[in-house]
Amino acid sequence: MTDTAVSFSKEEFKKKVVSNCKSLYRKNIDEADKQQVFQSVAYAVKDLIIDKWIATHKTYDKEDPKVVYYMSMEFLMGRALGNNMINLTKYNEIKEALEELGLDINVIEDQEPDAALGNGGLGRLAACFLDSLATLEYPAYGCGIRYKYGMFKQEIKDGYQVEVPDNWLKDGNPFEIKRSEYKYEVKFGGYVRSYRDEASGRDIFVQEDYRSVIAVPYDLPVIGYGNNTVNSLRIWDAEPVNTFNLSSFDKGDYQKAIEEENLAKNIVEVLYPNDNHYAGKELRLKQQYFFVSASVQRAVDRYKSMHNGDVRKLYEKVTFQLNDTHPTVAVAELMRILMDENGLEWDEAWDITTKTVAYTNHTIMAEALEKWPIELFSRLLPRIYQIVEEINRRFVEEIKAKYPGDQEKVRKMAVIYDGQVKMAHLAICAGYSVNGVAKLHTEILEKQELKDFYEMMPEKFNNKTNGITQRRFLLHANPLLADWITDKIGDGWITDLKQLEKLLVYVNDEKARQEFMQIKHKNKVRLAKYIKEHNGIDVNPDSIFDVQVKRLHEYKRQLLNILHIMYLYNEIKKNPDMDIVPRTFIFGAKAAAGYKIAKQTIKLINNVAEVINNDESINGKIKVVFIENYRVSNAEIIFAAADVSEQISTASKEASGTGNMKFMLNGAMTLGTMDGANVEIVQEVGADNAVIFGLSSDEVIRYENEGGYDPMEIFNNDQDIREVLMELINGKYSKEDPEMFRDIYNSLLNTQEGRRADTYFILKDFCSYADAQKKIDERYRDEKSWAKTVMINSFKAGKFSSDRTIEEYATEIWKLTKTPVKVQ
Ligand code: GLG
Repeated sequence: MTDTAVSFSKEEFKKKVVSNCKSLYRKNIDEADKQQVFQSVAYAVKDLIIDKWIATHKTYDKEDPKVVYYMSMEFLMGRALGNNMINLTKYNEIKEALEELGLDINVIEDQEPDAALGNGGLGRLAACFLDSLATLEYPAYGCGIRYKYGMFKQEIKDGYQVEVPDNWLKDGNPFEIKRSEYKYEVKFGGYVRSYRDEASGRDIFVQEDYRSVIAVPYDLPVIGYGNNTVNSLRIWDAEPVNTFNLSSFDKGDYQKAIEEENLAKNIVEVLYPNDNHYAGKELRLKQQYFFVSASVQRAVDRYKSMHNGDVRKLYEKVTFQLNDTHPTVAVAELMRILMDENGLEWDEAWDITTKTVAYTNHTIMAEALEKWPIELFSRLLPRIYQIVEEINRRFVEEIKAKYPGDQEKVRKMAVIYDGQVKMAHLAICAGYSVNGVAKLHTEILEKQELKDFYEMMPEKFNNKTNGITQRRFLLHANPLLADWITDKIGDGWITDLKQLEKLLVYVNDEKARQEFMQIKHKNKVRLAKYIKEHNGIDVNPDSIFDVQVKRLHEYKRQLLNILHIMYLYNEIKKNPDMDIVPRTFIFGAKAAAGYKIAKQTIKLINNVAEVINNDESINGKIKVVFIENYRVSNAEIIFAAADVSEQISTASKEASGTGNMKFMLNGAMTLGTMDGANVEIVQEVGADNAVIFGLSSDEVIRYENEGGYDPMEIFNNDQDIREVLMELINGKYSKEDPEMFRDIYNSLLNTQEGRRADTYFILKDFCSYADAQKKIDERYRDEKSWAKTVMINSFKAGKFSSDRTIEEYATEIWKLTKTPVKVQ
């Protein structure tokens, strides 16, 4: 790590804040409102970044290291101010400076809207990766879209989710810089005219009668912790080609001008709020091509400007990582640029492309697979489609050569089949690397989902188990624990999380255990206060905080959790003296706006909460809280306060999960299935330090392939389960309308539209989940052993730092070189 030489003067910083406030708002700092104070402080922090930012790019231009372009439709960055202060290693200094001005850093941080340019795990992973890349001094760009509206704000009204637009840019983003000098045109539609150029003997392809937009980048700084590296997250805005000017158009152009104006406006308007689900909307494909085309054009131009205009060794200095299949048009766009704009022949262009592009798979959920109807694809991207067709033609030839006469292979692997362009197949066929995001997930890819591809090209496949950044999810989110750790072992863990293992000696130290649990308690009090302020519910910090926060999805099985709560409530009612440790069940989840059954599940959780929380006869033994508008900023408070981490997806369905790692790091015990990265978490902490239940992924896959599971049998034979299910339709939790939860009931018991009843094995796993919950209760009673367990969870989280993940990507896939930066 390069030492950070930035000098910091408290007095100067204070002056900056005061003068920023004057020049931005014509106000003294004590007259400014909270948002104005935030802006004034943020600009002062930006000043501390800027020289490093300049120096980083000077260094990259001079030393010309290989660069990774991390292409992603989503970057779920959360708030920047606190994180930037932390990575500048000036958090405490700035906090004190602000105190001297009579300002409270917590209040100021709270004014910043989350940059919610992502849905969930996939987008947050991208954000963690950027943090690690900068901290490890690797040259990198994030490439994405500057959505005007990010993930919607969730309000709960009468128990229902209501989506409110998230106008995150309304007060301006102090950290961004518009880079108009790097704008690019992106073309849509029209047709391709081709002709033979007699002079060169080459076929020339020209897109005509198209509509286009101008992509204009905004850069956001990504600061390495304790070093001088400041990489950029480059997000693209769209502007019309001609600024709208009525008088200068004749009739035809007038129409076109309006269309282009609308195209520009629509393209970056909003993030699609689907997690793990493909909606197949034309605008979505426009968004994909828009940011990919601009990013690839810029990357190629930058490379050429540094290599005498010669693109032929592009792969030596440039690599594109595709975050899921969303940016996969990059394959064809790079081919187009190499051939049509740089005059390369197919074979040469293909050789370069297949050494430049790599692909990460994030899910095996069938409904998430992107398949574009060729009609739509070819109409919107006519030249790109031609190129994809040729890629497909050659690939199918390869398949046939390898497996003569095996039409099945072609059907299963072709890029274009059944009238659809299959983006995953394109990414695998062109990528030099294909990776899964946890050991189990990669195994399932190799043995099941992508079996044929793995057989044909095993060398491309590899695993990169996900990780999270400890800078945000411990150092920023849990200052009490962070200080305690630093006190004991120094601050090396901030950039080397494995060092937490040095703390393992303390699990047998009574005083240390008490301190650790006191910190947990304080964090529970902090969350209780947040819940009181935001939900108006009193929760007991001495109860077990049992938390499930993540996107609402059937496979994540929030339904299993709430059904079990309904069951537990019945048990307590039947046996009022039942001896259980008081428990607070905490949920937080957004449902995609169009995902009916997910929204019904939110309503169910809230209705169950309403009944249970208002039943005085149970003496507060259990409470249920649904935290509104779950997002990165409140997640930080929630993880720090959790005792139990609910990771209960149907085995095989959660590719990795990353929330599981954030809970563990902050000292929670995992209650989970053997799914995704849970498997590796258990491996790290040992089977005794997690509570595992449910079907294995092999069992789930076997049932899926061979049948043999009938939820009705369980319904008929298990009285407790039947009682709970009947409560879904007898109005116990929906007096206003007993039919309210009928769809949920049906989904568990009836085959519908070709979907198996209880697709996600909720009833099958119910008993084993209820037993696991009992175990949690028992184990929590033994204070000493519980403390040991959660401490081990925290101290064994080292493997799950995104620093480890990025180090693996950088050395095994991208072949990057660390490039430290000096500030003059
Ligand atoms: C996916 C998966 C998660 C995974 C994340 C990051 O569903 O299991 O942790 O990507 O790889 N769509 C997602 O959030």
